[in-house]
Amino acid sequence: MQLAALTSAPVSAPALNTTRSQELFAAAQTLMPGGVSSPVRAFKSVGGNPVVFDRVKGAYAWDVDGNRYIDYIGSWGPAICGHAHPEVIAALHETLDKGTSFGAPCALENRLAELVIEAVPSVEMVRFVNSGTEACMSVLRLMRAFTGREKIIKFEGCYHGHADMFLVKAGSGVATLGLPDSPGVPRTTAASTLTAPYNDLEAVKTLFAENPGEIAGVILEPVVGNAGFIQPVPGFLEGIRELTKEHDALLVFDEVMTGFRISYGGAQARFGITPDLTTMGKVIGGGLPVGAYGGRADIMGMVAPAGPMYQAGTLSGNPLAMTAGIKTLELLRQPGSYERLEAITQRLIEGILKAGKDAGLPITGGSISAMFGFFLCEGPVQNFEKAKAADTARFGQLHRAMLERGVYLAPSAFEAGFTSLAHSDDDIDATIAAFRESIAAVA
Ligand code: KE4
Repeated sequence: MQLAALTSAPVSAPALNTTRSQELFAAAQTLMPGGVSSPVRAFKSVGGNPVVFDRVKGAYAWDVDGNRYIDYIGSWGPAICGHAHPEVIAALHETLDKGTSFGAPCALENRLAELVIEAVPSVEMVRFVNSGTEACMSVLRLMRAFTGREKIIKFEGCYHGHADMFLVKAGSGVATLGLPDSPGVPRTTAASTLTAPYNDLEAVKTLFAENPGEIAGVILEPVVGNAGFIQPVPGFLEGIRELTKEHDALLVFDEVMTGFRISYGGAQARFGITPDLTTMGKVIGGGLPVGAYGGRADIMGMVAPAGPMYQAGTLSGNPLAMTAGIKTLELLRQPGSYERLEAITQRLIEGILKAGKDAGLPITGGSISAMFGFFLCEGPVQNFEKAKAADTARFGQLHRAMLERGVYLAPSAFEAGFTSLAHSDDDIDATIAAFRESIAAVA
């Protein structure tokens, strides 16, 4: 059912035909744990079964039953130029004719490294890996190798991938499934991961005071997207930068989600903070598996084979992923890209918040560039505790109502939303209209 036909539809949208999706998902559950390759995709916290995608293009996704959705996940960030951008696809075809993986140096790695280093001044050298998780676990090893210290500080609700040492009060799917931590993580590992509430500088000062000379560094999402969308309060990022310097600890910005999304230079450019190390992923792979970590040359010089800290990967820097990343960044750095992303996302969240307030719904939220989110509670939400107090049950109902109206939101209250250069003004208007209808439908 085309969304356009729905925007003036009565409050109760016609039931979505998901016959084929349900058949495929039922089979998937006999083959793969939970029927998915990543937990959040299973719709556990929003109820109902997920729809199975058949294809994506621009701002849209189609499921195997032919339903079209305006997609605000964009493969969890990579599709910032729109899904299957013709220039990305053409570049991939060209590279594909030369092979899929070399396992040897290739010029495309140089090119993507140049683009990343040129865009993010704090990154003087970069290493490519295959996921954000790999980037974060590698950067943690590097922090420990460089400082000779073992403990790290992370923030409640922040998610840095699924490596053991980060699954302590983590966000994203861990929070979605209500798994405060994960079985299988050794107590000794978790003991080296100290946590503090996001936006709470005093708590971080206390941790440094209680662990003198033992903290290798602080890793954080400079804008949180894995506890829902939570922005840093004024002075928070600056305060963390000062504290890490004061204690000879490193500051790591996990920009896997914010990199090239909050601005072309990432959140660090937007907020004017220079971290020592940065992790990236998603956008720099343009939809293919890539992660990266980078930063000060004196620190990166420790990474093998230049230095003693070991990290490796069969498919790291593979030509296809490099190609998709290069073309994506070349598209993004064209004039006007971020102004467009900022404008449509601001209009979207303002429309969503107004629709909620007009209906008397407790709602709060915001956006920065092409990232947005809202919570069903009175604001502001400045940390994970507050995020958890929001009405997640009603969020689940709204999620399903929006799906029935052809809008695909993240299937968890503990995720952020993503727009792209492909989202049109009509898409934004249709989404706001669908949200207004959905509120009435679940009232
Ligand atoms: P991946 O290993 O999923 O590529 O990246 C891990 C990661 C690290 N750091 C941040 C800030 C991240 O947001 C992520 C991954 N984000 C989630 C979405 N919240 C990926 C979606 C999923 O887990 O399926």
